[in-house]
Amino acid sequence: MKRFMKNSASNLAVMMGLATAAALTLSACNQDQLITAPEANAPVEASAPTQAPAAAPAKSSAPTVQEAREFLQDAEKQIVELREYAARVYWVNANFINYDTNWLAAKAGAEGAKLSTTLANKAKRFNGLALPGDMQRKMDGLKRGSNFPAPETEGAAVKLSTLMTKLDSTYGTGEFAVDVKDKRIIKILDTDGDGTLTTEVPKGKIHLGQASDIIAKSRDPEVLQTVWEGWRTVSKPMKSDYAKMVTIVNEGASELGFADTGALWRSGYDMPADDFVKESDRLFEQIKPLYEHLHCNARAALNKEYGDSVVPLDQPIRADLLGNMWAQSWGNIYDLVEPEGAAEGVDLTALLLENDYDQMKMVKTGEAFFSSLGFEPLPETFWERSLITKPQDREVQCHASAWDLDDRDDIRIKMCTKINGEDFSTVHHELGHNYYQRAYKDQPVFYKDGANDGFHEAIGDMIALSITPDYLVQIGLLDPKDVPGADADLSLLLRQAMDKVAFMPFGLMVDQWRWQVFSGELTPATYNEGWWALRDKYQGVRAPGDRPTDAFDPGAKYHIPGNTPYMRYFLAHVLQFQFHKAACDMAGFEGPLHRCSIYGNEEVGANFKAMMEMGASKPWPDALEAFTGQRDMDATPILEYFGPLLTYLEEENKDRTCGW
Ligand code: X8Z
Ligand code: ZN
Repeated sequence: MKRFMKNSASNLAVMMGLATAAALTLSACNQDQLITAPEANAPVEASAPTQAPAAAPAKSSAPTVQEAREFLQDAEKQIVELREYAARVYWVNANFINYDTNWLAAKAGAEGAKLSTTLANKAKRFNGLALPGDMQRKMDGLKRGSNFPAPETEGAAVKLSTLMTKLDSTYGTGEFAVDVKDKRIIKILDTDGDGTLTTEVPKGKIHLGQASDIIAKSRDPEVLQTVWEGWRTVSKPMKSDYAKMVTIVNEGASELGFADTGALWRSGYDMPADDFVKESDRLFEQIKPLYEHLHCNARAALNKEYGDSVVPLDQPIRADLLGNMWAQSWGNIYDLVEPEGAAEGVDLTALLLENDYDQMKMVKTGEAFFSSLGFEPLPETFWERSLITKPQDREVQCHASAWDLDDRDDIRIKMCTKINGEDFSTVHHELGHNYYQRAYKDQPVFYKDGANDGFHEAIGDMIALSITPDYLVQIGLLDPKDVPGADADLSLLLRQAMDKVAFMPFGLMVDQWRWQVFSGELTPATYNEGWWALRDKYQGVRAPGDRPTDAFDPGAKYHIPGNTPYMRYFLAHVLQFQFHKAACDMAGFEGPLHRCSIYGNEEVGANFKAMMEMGASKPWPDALEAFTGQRDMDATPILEYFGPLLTYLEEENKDRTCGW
């Protein structure tokens, strides 16, 4: 089901991604939802284990099943109406961030928050009434309210929504000053090739897209540190608003019957909240040895590049050296870890550039992949209304997102796409959200969502795993004579692992941090050190220098000010490999898993679509089973996929001291 959500990029966006629920949401990758997804078959007590829901308001007579049915019908009507309106407001806000659109988004968000709270509280009246399974699922979803629930107190919804909108737009419009005369910066940002930055950096300030390019391409530790720290000046002012927001949503969560907002989030997975914690830990334990070897190997390579003073071999790695602003995926420093003498893999960025791909062609190519599986082409309106290149004349929320504006056919993406391999994957990721939204469009609004939020994030990623050398030949991007042989498997796997395996501890720690914030284990005074303690523990990375006492580094990552739960991406990294393996088995593929592409396989496409059409109508194990035959999430397929890489890494690391 859904809730009123804010989009990761905008506010109440209607993106997708609401995990279990999402009725009022709107964009994929978003944050707050309007109505929440059902607890599946778990009883209310299971979804709110730490606190019993408040007693139902006194009513003259006990409620009947018929009343419950009418209540759900009416709720659905109200949600449907508000969703489309809110989605359009959020879309405009994310595409034109300014005073007025922030005002509108805050207003729409408040309406969503109010509706979600009102419905959740009204639903309590039916506590204890035996309902048919489907009605119970919808009712449980409503009772979960929203991921960022407003309390009933007068004015609270407006206050909350205003804070959330402000945090989101602060991120979206963030920029910081750099030394525009620094040749090392000019070298990377001078896209006009005229040796100056005057057109690109008019006020001497750069935005996240430019800063990310520097982090990806520079190999100068001083430049990296300056830019890394510069981006984190944008998030400092968010701290007090963030703390205020936490207080409000915790009050809202408490009214819904949860110990805190973290407990509310953990309750969205068709299992008791405490079991979900164990489940995510279990999945991480499965891949931890692989991650630790990857870390050890990357640190050794960075040590070779930068020396002992910058990369000591017994310390966590400096987060600014890993090629990504958040050190969440490391593919951009692949050149530093490339195995000596190994046959080369494929440089997708180079292929796109050599073949004159522009942003439009990247998206069309993504669409063609889905079409090859039997999905209908994207509607004309997708092409008319999507945003796929960064506009120069206004502020937009550049963090990529996918939207469903009318819960029918008005699907779109919004991306400041760059022509490189990373964004080619992201295009598939976003389209996955759109195809999922369209697949479940005939479900009732309560179920217009992913089976769980990890599913929503995994669909497009699973497709992108099929971007193999053979597939690139099929679409004319790679010359058949350049297809790397089996001796290049190691390179292909290492490049992939630098993105996918490196991501997993980051995917896990972001919400570990929020859980600690919501529970009060971390306070505003310890927000930042708590963040770095988790970065150290899970990722083995550290800040390049001491952090200022007023730093709020979590706010420099979109999903924190964008108020989008993050555990979904961790789950998606598990699920996409599980889907990929099931798909390749279905296709009868016999080679190594990383060489399998399901491009053109309509049988696999039909089965995948059948799972997608279920939306959130059933507990996620049912959806998983429908496609893979399994009812548990399982990281074994990741280990199979990267099996030969682990053998290589064990050998490479055998004389090294790993760990931090
Ligand atoms: O936010 C996203 C998507 C939109 S749902 C672009 N991702 C996470 C991130 O960028 O941090 C995809 C991978 C992880
Ligand atoms: Zn996404």
